[in-house]
Amino acid sequence: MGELVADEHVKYILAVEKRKDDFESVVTEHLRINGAYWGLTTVDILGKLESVDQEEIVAWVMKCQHESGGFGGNIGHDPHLLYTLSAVQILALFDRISVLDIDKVSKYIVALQNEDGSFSGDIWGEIDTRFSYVAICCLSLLRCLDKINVEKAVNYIVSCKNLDGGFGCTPGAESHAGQIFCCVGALAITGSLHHVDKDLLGWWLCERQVKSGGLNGRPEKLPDVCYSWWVLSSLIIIDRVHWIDKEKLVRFILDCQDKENGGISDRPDDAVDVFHTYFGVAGLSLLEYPNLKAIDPAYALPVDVVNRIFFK
Ligand code: GRG
Ligand code: ZN
Repeated sequence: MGELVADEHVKYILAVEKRKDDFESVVTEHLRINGAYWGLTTVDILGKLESVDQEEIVAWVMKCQHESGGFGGNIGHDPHLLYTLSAVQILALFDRISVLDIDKVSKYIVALQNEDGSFSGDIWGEIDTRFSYVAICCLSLLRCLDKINVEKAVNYIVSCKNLDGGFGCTPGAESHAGQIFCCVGALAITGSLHHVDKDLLGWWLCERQVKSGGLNGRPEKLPDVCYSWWVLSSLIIIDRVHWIDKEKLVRFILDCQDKENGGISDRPDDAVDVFHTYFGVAGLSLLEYPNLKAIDPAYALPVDVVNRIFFK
Protein backbone atom coordinates (compact mmCIF):
# COMPACT_ATOMS: atom_id res chain seq x y z
CA MET A 1 0.00 0.00 0.00
CA GLY A 2 2.69 2.49 0.98
CA GLU A 3 1.97 5.88 2.41
CA LEU A 4 0.78 9.31 1.38
CA VAL A 5 3.30 10.86 -1.04
CA ALA A 6 2.55 14.37 0.24
CA ASP A 7 5.42 16.21 -1.50
CA GLU A 8 4.52 14.74 -4.89
CA HIS A 9 0.90 15.85 -4.43
CA VAL A 10 1.97 19.43 -3.65
CA LYS A 11 4.24 19.47 -6.71
CA TYR A 12 1.47 18.06 -8.89
CA ILE A 13 -1.03 20.76 -7.78
CA LEU A 14 1.44 23.62 -8.17
CA ALA A 15 2.30 22.38 -11.67
CA VAL A 16 -1.39 22.19 -12.71
CA GLU A 17 -1.92 25.73 -11.41
CA LYS A 18 0.88 26.96 -13.69
CA ARG A 19 -0.08 25.08 -16.87
CA LYS A 20 -2.68 27.10 -18.72
CA ASP A 21 -2.97 25.38 -22.08
CA ASP A 22 -2.89 21.62 -21.68
CA PHE A 23 -5.99 19.43 -21.94
CA GLU A 24 -7.00 19.44 -18.29
CA SER A 25 -6.66 23.22 -18.04
CA VAL A 26 -8.59 23.86 -21.25
CA VAL A 27 -11.58 21.70 -20.32
CA THR A 28 -11.71 23.21 -16.85
CA GLU A 29 -11.06 26.83 -17.83
CA HIS A 30 -14.64 27.87 -17.05
CA LEU A 31 -14.35 26.55 -13.50
CA ARG A 32 -10.83 27.64 -12.81
CA ILE A 33 -11.80 29.29 -9.55
CA ASN A 34 -13.31 26.01 -8.29
CA GLY A 35 -10.09 24.22 -9.26
CA ALA A 36 -8.05 26.87 -7.47
CA TYR A 37 -10.09 26.37 -4.29
CA TRP A 38 -9.70 22.56 -4.39
CA GLY A 39 -5.99 22.81 -5.15
CA LEU A 40 -5.13 25.50 -2.61
CA THR A 41 -7.13 23.82 0.16
CA THR A 42 -5.23 20.59 -0.52
CA VAL A 43 -1.90 22.40 -0.38
CA ASP A 44 -2.96 23.99 2.93
CA ILE A 45 -4.01 20.63 4.44
CA LEU A 46 -0.56 19.36 3.42
CA GLY A 47 1.00 22.32 5.27
CA LYS A 48 2.50 24.03 2.21
CA LEU A 49 0.30 27.06 1.57
CA GLU A 50 3.30 29.38 1.93
CA SER A 51 4.71 27.97 -1.32
CA VAL A 52 2.09 29.79 -3.44
CA ASP A 53 2.03 33.44 -4.50
CA GLN A 54 -0.78 34.81 -2.31
CA GLU A 55 -0.87 38.31 -3.78
CA GLU A 56 -1.09 37.06 -7.34
CA ILE A 57 -3.93 34.67 -6.49
CA VAL A 58 -5.92 37.25 -4.48
CA ALA A 59 -5.60 39.78 -7.31
CA TRP A 60 -6.78 37.17 -9.85
CA VAL A 61 -9.75 36.14 -7.65
CA MET A 62 -10.86 39.77 -7.38
CA LYS A 63 -10.71 40.09 -11.19
CA CYS A 64 -13.26 37.25 -11.40
CA GLN A 65 -15.86 39.40 -9.60
CA HIS A 66 -18.81 40.61 -11.68
CA GLU A 67 -20.51 43.97 -11.22
CA SER A 68 -23.50 42.13 -9.67
CA GLY A 69 -21.26 41.16 -6.74
CA GLY A 70 -21.09 37.46 -7.65
CA PHE A 71 -17.96 35.73 -8.98
CA GLY A 72 -17.38 33.97 -12.29
CA GLY A 73 -15.31 30.83 -12.84
CA ASN A 74 -12.61 32.94 -14.49
CA ILE A 75 -12.01 36.53 -15.55
CA GLY A 76 -14.92 37.83 -17.67
CA HIS A 77 -17.14 34.79 -17.06
CA ASP A 78 -20.75 34.94 -15.83
CA PRO A 79 -21.26 34.88 -12.06
CA HIS A 80 -22.66 31.84 -10.25
CA LEU A 81 -23.12 30.89 -6.59
CA LEU A 82 -20.71 27.96 -6.97
CA TYR A 83 -17.87 30.27 -8.06
CA THR A 84 -18.77 32.85 -5.44
CA LEU A 85 -18.28 30.32 -2.64
CA SER A 86 -14.92 29.23 -4.09
CA ALA A 87 -13.78 32.87 -4.22
CA VAL A 88 -14.75 33.46 -0.58
CA GLN A 89 -13.12 30.17 0.48
CA ILE A 90 -9.85 31.07 -1.27
CA LEU A 91 -9.81 34.49 0.41
CA ALA A 92 -10.55 32.78 3.75
CA LEU A 93 -7.55 30.48 3.29
CA PHE A 94 -5.32 33.55 2.94
CA ASP A 95 -7.09 35.47 5.74
CA ARG A 96 -8.05 38.10 3.17
CA ILE A 97 -11.86 38.21 3.38
CA SER A 98 -11.34 41.88 4.28
CA VAL A 99 -10.62 42.74 0.62
CA LEU A 100 -14.29 42.05 -0.15
CA ASP A 101 -17.17 44.48 -0.23
CA ILE A 102 -19.24 42.12 1.92
CA ASP A 103 -22.45 44.05 1.36
CA LYS A 104 -22.12 43.67 -2.39
CA VAL A 105 -21.32 39.95 -2.35
CA SER A 106 -24.06 39.17 0.15
CA LYS A 107 -26.66 41.13 -1.86
CA TYR A 108 -25.87 38.93 -4.87
CA ILE A 109 -26.48 35.80 -2.78
CA VAL A 110 -29.58 37.10 -0.97
CA ALA A 111 -31.25 37.97 -4.31
CA LEU A 112 -31.02 34.30 -5.37
CA GLN A 113 -33.28 33.05 -2.56
CA ASN A 114 -36.73 32.08 -3.81
CA GLU A 115 -40.13 32.44 -2.13
CA ASP A 116 -40.12 28.76 -1.01
CA GLY A 117 -36.74 29.21 0.69
CA SER A 118 -34.74 27.42 -2.04
CA PHE A 119 -31.81 29.01 -3.92
CA SER A 120 -31.20 29.41 -7.63
CA GLY A 121 -27.58 29.01 -8.72
CA ASP A 122 -27.61 32.15 -10.87
CA ILE A 123 -30.00 34.41 -12.77
CA TRP A 124 -31.01 31.51 -15.06
CA GLY A 125 -32.86 29.98 -12.14
CA GLU A 126 -31.81 26.32 -11.75
CA ILE A 127 -32.76 25.21 -8.22
CA ASP A 128 -30.80 22.56 -6.31
CA THR A 129 -29.94 21.87 -2.66
CA ARG A 130 -26.31 22.35 -3.73
CA PHE A 131 -27.11 26.04 -4.07
CA SER A 132 -28.79 26.13 -0.63
CA TYR A 133 -25.54 24.83 0.86
CA VAL A 134 -23.37 27.19 -1.12
CA ALA A 135 -25.45 30.26 -0.19
CA ILE A 136 -25.59 29.31 3.50
CA CYS A 137 -21.91 28.39 3.74
CA CYS A 138 -20.84 31.56 1.95
CA LEU A 139 -23.03 33.94 3.99
CA SER A 140 -21.92 32.24 7.20
CA LEU A 141 -18.23 32.75 6.28
CA LEU A 142 -19.08 36.40 5.56
CA ARG A 143 -20.79 36.57 8.99
CA CYS A 144 -24.14 37.66 7.56
CA LEU A 145 -26.41 34.64 7.52
CA ASP A 146 -29.10 36.86 9.04
CA LYS A 147 -29.59 38.54 5.64
CA ILE A 148 -31.60 35.58 4.28
CA ASN A 149 -34.70 33.85 5.58
CA VAL A 150 -32.90 30.97 7.32
CA GLU A 151 -36.11 29.32 8.54
CA LYS A 152 -37.45 29.06 4.99
CA ALA A 153 -34.07 27.90 3.68
CA VAL A 154 -34.03 25.12 6.28
CA ASN A 155 -37.63 24.13 5.55
CA TYR A 156 -36.83 23.79 1.85
CA ILE A 157 -33.85 21.51 2.62
CA VAL A 158 -36.05 19.43 4.93
CA SER A 159 -38.61 19.11 2.10
CA CYS A 160 -35.85 17.34 0.10
CA LYS A 161 -35.46 14.64 2.78
CA ASN A 162 -36.39 11.09 1.73
CA LEU A 163 -37.80 8.07 3.55
CA ASP A 164 -34.32 6.46 3.51
CA GLY A 165 -33.03 9.33 5.67
CA GLY A 166 -31.04 10.87 2.78
CA PHE A 167 -31.57 14.02 0.71
CA GLY A 168 -31.91 14.80 -2.99
CA CYS A 169 -31.41 17.87 -5.18
CA THR A 170 -35.12 18.87 -5.14
CA PRO A 171 -38.24 17.53 -3.33
CA GLY A 172 -38.85 13.89 -4.33
CA ALA A 173 -35.45 13.45 -6.00
CA GLU A 174 -33.38 10.36 -5.18
CA SER A 175 -30.89 10.43 -2.28
CA HIS A 176 -27.29 10.98 -3.43
CA ALA A 177 -24.23 11.31 -1.20
CA GLY A 178 -23.26 14.65 -2.79
CA GLN A 179 -26.64 16.19 -2.03
CA ILE A 180 -26.57 14.67 1.45
CA PHE A 181 -23.31 16.49 2.15
CA CYS A 182 -24.92 19.74 0.99
CA CYS A 183 -28.08 19.32 3.06
CA VAL A 184 -26.39 18.01 6.20
CA GLY A 185 -23.66 20.67 5.92
CA ALA A 186 -26.23 23.45 5.57
CA LEU A 187 -28.28 22.09 8.47
CA ALA A 188 -25.11 21.92 10.60
CA ILE A 189 -24.14 25.51 9.79
CA THR A 190 -27.64 26.76 10.64
CA GLY A 191 -27.84 24.71 13.85
CA SER A 192 -30.71 22.62 12.48
CA LEU A 193 -29.38 19.05 12.71
CA HIS A 194 -32.42 18.00 14.75
CA HIS A 195 -34.16 17.58 11.37
CA VAL A 196 -31.82 14.67 10.55
CA ASP A 197 -32.60 11.09 11.65
CA LYS A 198 -28.97 10.34 12.45
CA ASP A 199 -29.33 6.57 12.85
CA LEU A 200 -31.36 6.15 9.65
CA LEU A 201 -29.05 8.40 7.59
CA GLY A 202 -25.93 6.94 9.24
CA TRP A 203 -27.08 3.48 8.18
CA TRP A 204 -27.60 4.59 4.56
CA LEU A 205 -24.21 6.35 4.50
CA CYS A 206 -22.18 3.49 6.02
CA GLU A 207 -23.73 1.09 3.50
CA ARG A 208 -21.85 3.09 0.86
CA GLN A 209 -18.63 1.24 1.79
CA VAL A 210 -17.90 -1.57 -0.68
CA LYS A 211 -15.56 -4.59 -0.49
CA SER A 212 -12.47 -2.69 -1.68
CA GLY A 213 -12.90 -0.27 1.24
CA GLY A 214 -13.94 2.61 -1.03
CA LEU A 215 -17.26 4.44 -0.81
CA ASN A 216 -19.89 4.86 -3.52
CA GLY A 217 -22.45 7.66 -3.83
CA ARG A 218 -25.58 5.54 -4.22
CA PRO A 219 -26.54 1.84 -3.99
CA GLU A 220 -25.11 -0.38 -6.77
CA LYS A 221 -22.63 2.27 -7.96
CA LEU A 222 -18.85 2.04 -8.22
CA PRO A 223 -16.64 3.40 -5.42
CA ASP A 224 -14.94 6.73 -6.05
CA VAL A 225 -12.44 8.69 -3.97
CA CYS A 226 -14.66 11.79 -4.05
CA TYR A 227 -17.17 10.03 -1.81
CA SER A 228 -14.43 9.91 0.82
CA TRP A 229 -15.42 13.56 1.10
CA TRP A 230 -19.18 13.60 0.47
CA VAL A 231 -19.98 10.53 2.59
CA LEU A 232 -17.34 10.86 5.28
CA SER A 233 -17.96 14.54 6.04
CA SER A 234 -21.69 13.76 6.43
CA LEU A 235 -20.95 10.79 8.73
CA ILE A 236 -18.70 12.98 10.88
CA ILE A 237 -21.26 15.78 11.12
CA ILE A 238 -23.90 13.30 12.37
CA ASP A 239 -21.36 11.54 14.61
CA ARG A 240 -21.57 8.09 12.96
CA VAL A 241 -18.10 7.80 11.36
CA HIS A 242 -17.27 4.78 13.57
CA TRP A 243 -19.84 2.82 11.52
CA ILE A 244 -17.40 2.37 8.62
CA ASP A 245 -14.06 0.58 8.43
CA LYS A 246 -11.69 3.57 8.48
CA GLU A 247 -8.52 1.58 7.83
CA LYS A 248 -9.90 -0.03 4.69
CA LEU A 249 -10.94 3.37 3.38
CA VAL A 250 -7.47 4.81 4.07
CA ARG A 251 -6.00 1.94 2.06
CA PHE A 252 -8.40 2.53 -0.85
CA ILE A 253 -7.48 6.23 -1.03
CA LEU A 254 -3.74 5.52 -0.86
CA ASP A 255 -4.15 2.97 -3.67
CA CYS A 256 -5.50 5.76 -5.91
CA GLN A 257 -2.27 7.81 -5.75
CA ASP A 258 0.10 8.34 -8.65
CA LYS A 259 3.15 7.79 -6.50
CA GLU A 260 5.63 8.96 -9.10
CA ASN A 261 4.07 12.14 -10.44
CA GLY A 262 1.63 12.96 -7.63
CA GLY A 263 -2.13 13.37 -7.76
CA ILE A 264 -5.00 11.08 -6.78
CA SER A 265 -7.60 9.50 -9.10
CA ASP A 266 -11.22 8.40 -8.57
CA ARG A 267 -10.29 4.70 -8.56
CA PRO A 268 -7.01 2.77 -8.57
CA ASP A 269 -5.13 3.08 -11.90
CA ASP A 270 -7.33 5.87 -13.35
CA ALA A 271 -5.92 9.27 -14.39
CA VAL A 272 -5.39 11.76 -11.56
CA ASP A 273 -7.01 15.20 -11.34
CA VAL A 274 -7.00 18.11 -8.88
CA PHE A 275 -10.56 17.45 -7.67
CA HIS A 276 -9.88 13.84 -6.64
CA THR A 277 -6.54 14.87 -5.18
CA TYR A 278 -8.46 17.22 -2.87
CA PHE A 279 -11.11 14.59 -2.05
CA GLY A 280 -8.42 12.01 -1.25
CA VAL A 281 -6.29 14.29 0.92
CA ALA A 282 -9.32 15.86 2.64
CA GLY A 283 -10.74 12.37 3.19
CA LEU A 284 -7.48 11.27 4.81
CA SER A 285 -7.59 14.40 6.99
CA LEU A 286 -11.11 13.46 8.13
CA LEU A 287 -9.74 9.97 8.87
CA GLU A 288 -7.03 11.56 11.07
CA TYR A 289 -4.16 10.40 8.87
CA PRO A 290 -0.85 11.67 10.39
CA ASN A 291 0.71 15.08 9.55
CA LEU A 292 -2.35 16.58 7.88
CA LYS A 293 -4.19 19.71 9.00
CA ALA A 294 -7.69 18.96 10.28
CA ILE A 295 -10.47 20.00 7.89
CA ASP A 296 -13.91 21.20 8.96
CA PRO A 297 -16.53 18.81 7.53
CA ALA A 298 -19.24 21.48 7.09
CA TYR A 299 -17.24 24.45 5.76
CA ALA A 300 -14.77 22.35 3.74
CA LEU A 301 -11.91 24.54 4.97
CA PRO A 302 -9.07 23.78 7.40
CA VAL A 303 -10.25 24.01 11.01
CA ASP A 304 -7.71 26.76 11.84
CA VAL A 305 -9.12 28.88 8.98
CA VAL A 306 -12.69 28.43 10.26
CA ASN A 307 -11.64 29.20 13.84
CA ARG A 308 -9.86 32.36 12.67
CA ILE A 309 -13.14 33.58 11.16
CA PHE A 310 -15.42 32.75 14.06
CA PHE A 311 -13.19 33.17 17.12
CA LYS A 312 -10.99 36.09 16.09
C1 GRG B 1 -17.29 23.32 -0.93
C2 GRG B 1 -17.16 20.83 -0.70
C3 GRG B 1 -17.81 22.01 -1.32
C4 GRG B 1 -18.83 21.84 -2.22
C5 GRG B 1 -19.54 22.91 -2.92
C6 GRG B 1 -20.51 21.68 -5.68
C7 GRG B 1 -21.00 21.40 -4.31
C8 GRG B 1 -20.95 22.45 -3.27
C9 GRG B 1 -21.53 20.22 -4.03
C10 GRG B 1 -21.66 19.12 -5.00
C11 GRG B 1 -22.35 17.95 -4.36
C12 GRG B 1 -22.55 16.82 -5.33
C13 GRG B 1 -23.85 16.72 -5.99
C14 GRG B 1 -21.54 15.96 -5.50
C15 GRG B 1 -21.62 14.76 -6.34
C16 GRG B 1 -20.67 14.84 -7.49
C17 GRG B 1 -20.66 13.57 -8.28
C18 GRG B 1 -19.52 12.65 -8.14
C19 GRG B 1 -21.66 13.28 -9.10
C20 GRG B 1 -21.65 12.06 -9.90
O1 GRG B 1 -22.90 11.49 -9.93
P1 GRG B 1 -23.08 10.30 -10.95
O2 GRG B 1 -24.45 9.78 -10.82
O3 GRG B 1 -21.98 9.29 -10.44
O4 GRG B 1 -22.62 10.72 -12.30
P2 GRG B 1 -22.09 7.98 -9.57
O5 GRG B 1 -20.94 8.03 -8.60
O6 GRG B 1 -23.43 8.01 -8.83
O7 GRG B 1 -21.94 6.87 -10.54
ZN1 ZN C 1 -15.51 11.27 -8.24
